[in-house]
Amino acid sequence: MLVLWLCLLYGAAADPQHTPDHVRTESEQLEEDARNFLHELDVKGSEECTVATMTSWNYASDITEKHKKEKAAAELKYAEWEKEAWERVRKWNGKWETLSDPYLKRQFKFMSILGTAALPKHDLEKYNNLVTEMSTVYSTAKICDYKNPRSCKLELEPDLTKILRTSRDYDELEHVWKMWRYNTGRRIRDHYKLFVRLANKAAKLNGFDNMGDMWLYPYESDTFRDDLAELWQQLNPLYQQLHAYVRRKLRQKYGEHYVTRRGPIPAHLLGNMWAQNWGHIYDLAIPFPHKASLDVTPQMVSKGYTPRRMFELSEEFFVSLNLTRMPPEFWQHSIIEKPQGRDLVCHASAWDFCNAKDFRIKQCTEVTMNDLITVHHEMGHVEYFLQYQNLPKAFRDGANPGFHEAVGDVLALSVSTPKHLLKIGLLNEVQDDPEADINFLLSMALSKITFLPFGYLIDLWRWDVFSGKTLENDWNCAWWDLRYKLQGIKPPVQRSEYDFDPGAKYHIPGNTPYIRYFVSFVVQFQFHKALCIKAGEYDPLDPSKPLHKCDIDHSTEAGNALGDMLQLGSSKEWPEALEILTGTRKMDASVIREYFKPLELWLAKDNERHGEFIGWETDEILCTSEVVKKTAKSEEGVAASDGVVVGGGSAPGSLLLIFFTLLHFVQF
Ligand code: BJ2
Ligand code: ZN
Repeated sequence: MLVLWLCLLYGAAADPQHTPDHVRTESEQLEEDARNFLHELDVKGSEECTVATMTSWNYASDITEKHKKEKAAAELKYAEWEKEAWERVRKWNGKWETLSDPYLKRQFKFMSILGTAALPKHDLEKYNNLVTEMSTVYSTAKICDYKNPRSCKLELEPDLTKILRTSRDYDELEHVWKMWRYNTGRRIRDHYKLFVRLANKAAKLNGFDNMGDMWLYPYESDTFRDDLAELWQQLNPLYQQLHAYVRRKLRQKYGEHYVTRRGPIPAHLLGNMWAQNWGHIYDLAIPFPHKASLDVTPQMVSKGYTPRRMFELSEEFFVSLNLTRMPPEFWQHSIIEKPQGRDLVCHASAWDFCNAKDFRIKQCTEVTMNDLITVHHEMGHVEYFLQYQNLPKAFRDGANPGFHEAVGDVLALSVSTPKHLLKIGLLNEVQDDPEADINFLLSMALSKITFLPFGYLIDLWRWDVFSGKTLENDWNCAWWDLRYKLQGIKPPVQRSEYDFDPGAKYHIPGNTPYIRYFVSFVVQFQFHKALCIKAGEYDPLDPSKPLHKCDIDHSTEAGNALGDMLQLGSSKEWPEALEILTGTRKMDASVIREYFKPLELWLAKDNERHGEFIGWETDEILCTSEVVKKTAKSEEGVAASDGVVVGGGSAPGSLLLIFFTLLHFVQF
């Protein structure tokens, strides 16, 4: 009898056709229960998400105490729901792993990570309030005018951004650079200390070592950090050539006293508050000034462009690829111009309200070419939202966060080509010769190549902060170490540990991971290449069709291929999504190198011709953890960084050190 029973069992396992009825029904039943269960959570989760997102939007678009309270309450309520859902998911442990449908299994996998909602309520409340507070300090900061010190209403957008973009006055730029950090980073430092502790507590509750590790979870890779390091190694030689070239151009402009031959570049001279994108010094760096400039900002202004027109132009590009139009709600509720008379978070962002109909952008758009690119960037997010809107909530995300960042940028690679700018009337003619080509590639490199070390270092810094490898007392100097080593830049004035310069960049107070942008800047060129092949605009064997001249405008083949990938959301691991579009499963820096090849060759020659030193060195101390003497001037007008370093080990030095430390605390 026993033998017969075993034989039956063996037969059932070996031959699914002869599975006993009750076994099959059980697994089918489990599958069905799982599907229903997930659906129920999905519907409720989406509704809860809509409410929470709405209060966030209300606050970010109109910073008031009332909105702050509503947001805080909604965040707690949403976290309660997340925890409840997670606890119900947990009851499926041991069962969901046996499901045969990978689509269901993957939802369970994602829903098994609770996130910060794992914190006890009082910690979570504190954590949320800290992030809100830090973002608010950042978003409401104002500084005094350099030329008119009694006017203290300058805001990052548009005032400071414009000064960085247009001023060539070394001292004015230094003032703005310093004061922005004085009024943001410094005021955020103490908050950030508490924030890091709570973030790590949350990460540990989720089974991670620290928050840096938890942030890498969506990349589903054990070799991710090493892969990124390797990508950077491949790209660094190109960056160094560009750096040496730009340093020479800045030396010509500002003189050797300010921009030395072999030193790092002063960070405030690069056209951008964080030196992350050097596009705005194109006029200083243009290789062939007698040939057309590719910055079409003047044409946009003279043609009467408005933010609305910039958004419509971007939408038309998506539609030309057979991608989806923005829904009417988008146009009704988006904020595309800076509203007057209220504080708001001006930093551009794209919003998915989790209800498959409300999608918005908030951007204090200025009529510049740079903002036109940002419009495309944000529209890319919304297009992704639209493409995956019918997936379950767990999959309504990018294949990885870098993919989400890359969509709009890929389109912008086409929009920025001279050929396309001519098509839309922003250029009058296209000069098709090697010099014009180099002018174009340099303009692209100033925003794409210069960003790479910046995009990489922000989270290199945060990972070490979260892991505790960088101690609190070294936070700012560790930051400058990375800025120096990777970007080859230096602060215009010495920094100290009273400063907190990472806090002067939106994503630090805003708590947005940043490595996604580095990933995006690599994969967007891979996407571009694949789409250009589909559009018949790129042929590696045809020198008349190089990658950098490709414009995928109106190619439904390209658009459909992109759309297919976007529709997957995060339902498949990203290497698979990448493979479907590009034929490869790996991030690959060689495509950027290929795109910029003619420029790289030209830069190497030009630098050699001028005997430029490639790389940088300095004996200056860029940042000190020792105490910094404050000037006697009033705190509001003058940054403490005007001070000098004192101390250094000797007894009188140490006494001075204590004295100035005390002075510091008295003043703050
Ligand atoms: C201008 C852009 C972000 C973005 C905003 C703020 C933080 C997240 C979102 C998300 C999108 C999503 C930005 C652009 C290139 C480099 C970087 C920078 N703003 N975010 N909701 N950029 O990525 O759009 O909109 O994934 O849902 O910060 O440093 O300027
Ligand atoms: Zn983005």
